[in-house]
Amino acid sequence: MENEKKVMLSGIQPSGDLTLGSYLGAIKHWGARAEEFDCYYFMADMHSITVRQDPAALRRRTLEQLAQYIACGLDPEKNTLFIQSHVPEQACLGWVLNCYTMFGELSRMTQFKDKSAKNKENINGGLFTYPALMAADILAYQPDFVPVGEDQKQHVELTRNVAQRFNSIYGETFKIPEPYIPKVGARIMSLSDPTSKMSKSDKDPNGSIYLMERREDILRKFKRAVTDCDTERCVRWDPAAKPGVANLMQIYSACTGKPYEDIEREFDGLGYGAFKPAVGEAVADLLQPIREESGRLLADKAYLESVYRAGAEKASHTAWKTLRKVYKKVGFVAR
Ligand code: ATP
Ligand code: LTN
Repeated sequence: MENEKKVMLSGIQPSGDLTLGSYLGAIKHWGARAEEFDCYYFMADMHSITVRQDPAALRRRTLEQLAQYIACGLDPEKNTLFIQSHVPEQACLGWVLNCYTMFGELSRMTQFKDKSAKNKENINGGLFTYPALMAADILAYQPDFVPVGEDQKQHVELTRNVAQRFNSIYGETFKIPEPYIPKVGARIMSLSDPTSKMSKSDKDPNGSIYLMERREDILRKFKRAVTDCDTERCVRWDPAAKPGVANLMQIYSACTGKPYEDIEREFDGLGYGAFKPAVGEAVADLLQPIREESGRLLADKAYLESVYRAGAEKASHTAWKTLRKVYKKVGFVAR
């Protein structure tokens, strides 16, 4: 029976075009077990406005992201795909959980520190309390697993603490979710600076590979990717001494399934000049069908609308069950 299935949930902000990092760290792992899990995936548009967005671009990217989720293999018949702002129960639960999330906890979030350093002119309350809304996004659906990249682990841990705090005051209310972080691909780094994470809002377009990018642009970016200025110039797994090569090895491994030892052997004696284009080809091959299918889906707005409407209806139904329970526990009068 459906409600005996374990639950998976995750989301991504439509704050920029999805990157190879979003795919390898998160989306790739979402569809894999749709038969086994009850899966909810959403476009986190409410989170996006913690950083100033152009309204038309936000609307466009939200729909593009939905098309890309489907093109990455998330079948809307088997996964509930929805837009965060279509499910107001999440924001209502977010307010309640804000009151159970401590200032000190929020102050320790590295995403807040990074984003407030990058947006000094707009350090708003939403950017600071964002993790309480993320906790609500998650806990509303009582998931067992939250598949995310390494950078989101801290937010999922905060979610667990908030859920435990609430449960200890009011009795068992929330299931305590586990982060699900892939072994390879959990932290893809920028191609122009292997010490910083590949990110869709990076100002330098050469650091990121976008899911919708053309083959020739992908190949060009990999040819130019920053490798290390060591003298040996061989393909060897040593993330501390050779972060640029380690990043490319991680990408190649995630795209081809080859372990690091096999990659070292494959490029033994060939150097970076042969390795970088090979990684580019592997990525271009991986992304080509996703790009083509997304383009096809984006032309069918009526279909996308039917998907997000059905998704919101199902998500709202589940989220309301949790919210109703929470309202009762904290002492709100039932309507
Ligand atoms: P932004 O630049 O808007 O902060 P982002 O590119 O950092 O966005 P998110 O929207 O924060 O990406 O992340 C979407 C999902 O993809 C999250 O689960 C995140 O952990 C994962 N992810 C993002 N970037 C990477 C990356 N470089 N490597 C691996 N996983 C990533
Ligand atoms: N914070 C995440 C996006 C996000 C999310 C979520 C991920 C918002 N709500 C709930 C998993 C579960 C990010 O910035 N990548």
